[in-house]
Amino acid sequence: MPAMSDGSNPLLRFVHARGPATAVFVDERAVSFAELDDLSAGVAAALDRRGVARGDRAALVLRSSLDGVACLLGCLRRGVVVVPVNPSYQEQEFAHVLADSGAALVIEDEACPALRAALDGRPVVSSRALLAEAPPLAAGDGPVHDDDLALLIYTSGTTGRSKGCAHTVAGLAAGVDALMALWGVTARDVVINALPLFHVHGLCVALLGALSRGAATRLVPRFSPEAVVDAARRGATVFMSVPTMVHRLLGALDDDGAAALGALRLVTCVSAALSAEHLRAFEARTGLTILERYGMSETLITLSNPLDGERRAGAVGWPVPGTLIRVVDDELQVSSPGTMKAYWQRPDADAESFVTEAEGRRWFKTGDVVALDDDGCVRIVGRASQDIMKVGGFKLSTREIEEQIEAHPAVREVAVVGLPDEEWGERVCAVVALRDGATLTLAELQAHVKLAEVKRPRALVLVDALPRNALGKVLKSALKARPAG
Ligand code: MLC
Ligand code: AMP
Repeated sequence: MPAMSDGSNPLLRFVHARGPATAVFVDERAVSFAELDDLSAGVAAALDRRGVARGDRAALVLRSSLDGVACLLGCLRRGVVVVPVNPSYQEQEFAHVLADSGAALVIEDEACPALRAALDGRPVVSSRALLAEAPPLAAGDGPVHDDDLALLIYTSGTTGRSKGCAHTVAGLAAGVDALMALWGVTARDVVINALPLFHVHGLCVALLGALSRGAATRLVPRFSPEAVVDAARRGATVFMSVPTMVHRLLGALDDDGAAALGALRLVTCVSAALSAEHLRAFEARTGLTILERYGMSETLITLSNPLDGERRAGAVGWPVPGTLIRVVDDELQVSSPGTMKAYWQRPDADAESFVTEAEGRRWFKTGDVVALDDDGCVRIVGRASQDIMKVGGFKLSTREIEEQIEAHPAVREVAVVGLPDEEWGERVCAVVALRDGATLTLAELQAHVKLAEVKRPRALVLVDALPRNALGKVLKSALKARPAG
């Protein structure tokens, strides 16, 4: 594969070129592109010094912060593959991602006991320390090649353990660029980023998308309606949300807050269905119609309602330029430059998820059931599998939670199902059949599940036995319809 024309990552073009213009607002600070360029060059040099080289994986266990952004860009400059990791993980979740990715270095922003317990001898450094190592004249970029991996982002699947989605430099750049062009993002924009930096939405769209167009990002390290309104008042132009945020904003906005949000040029929403009711309520409150889009860790950004023209309630719009879609047996399939190269070291999962046509076009099977309006506008009907849930925009594998609950001595069998939840989209519910004479409370179950907080059961339903079909498969749809068994 040839190197990019100047051997550097195309997403960083503006980071190098915009000089004194503001790249990142965080708290009361305005950090220029030149400053960010220097900070990330320092990180790149520090990586070199530690022997972390192009193609190596660096796990970034970072909250939303300037240091985090600098570390991320430092990796991208040197072709070090970014593996973003949720800092709220517990030991088992960290251990899986670190071992599976083969991370050569772990970068953390604060010492986390669960992470330390999972290191298994891997070197770890704080983002602070890495930045402090920066020499006055730091290393340059690259060489970075089109087909090099840039990002290995883990996502939950139906089988329990999360899988790494391996994205190339060119794929990531193409995916991000197509959407930013569609939404007319320019250097005049300031994007409010209240999202975690360990998912596609906050990392690839809100952060890299903005920086790649020379726009500024206002980091809101912890979402709250007040913080978003404050960010809007300080001159932001775009806010990227998930439905839980919209729900909370609707519950909290006073007239001034609604006016501040109404002055934005664009509010987007993704990651789970935004109800038509919330879209209309937000419109009535702020005068803005939220633009809903659809994407996946595997495909990056796939479908979007239009910037100009009707933003259809309950629908996710049309393919972004360069993306092809088709519907096979009601399932959405995607072929796009932004689709990952492969699941990391999982040819079995690739074989299940990709269909390659005779002429070489690859289609990714999303697992999402869709319906098309007469004019091709896509509506997401749901997931084909009951083994995947979305809580607050986070994708969860019910198998991962079930495996932990099965290990509890009181449990004979368990099924985890997602129950509808107005705020979170879905709520984790454990349906359990107990062993003879055993007892179990929700609090005991929650204490037993050693996973990120968002995966802990919020409801426990005790049943005599799980409903199963003739083949022995648990009928989750029956449980969801009547979870009290
Ligand atoms: C979880 N919690 C619940 C609950 N589910 N509480 C009550 N009822 C439920 N049903 C609690 C947990 O116990 C935990 O508590 C906390 O909520 C979870 O942590 P959190 O998610 O950080 O909560 P919060 O700080 O309130 O933030 C809400 C949020 C956040 C909406 C801001 O969830 C968020 O940032 N979501 C975005 C996820 C995202 O980026 N998705 C995009 C995926 S990429 P405690 O004690 O810890 O507070 C994608 C593809 C694409 O979709 O194209 O972009
Ligand atoms: P993730 O892997 O976390 O990026 O989650 C991707 C999944 O989120 C998709 O396969 C969909 O099931 C869901 N999703 C993303 N955007 C939307 C949306 N706008 N409406 C409904 N579901 C969505």
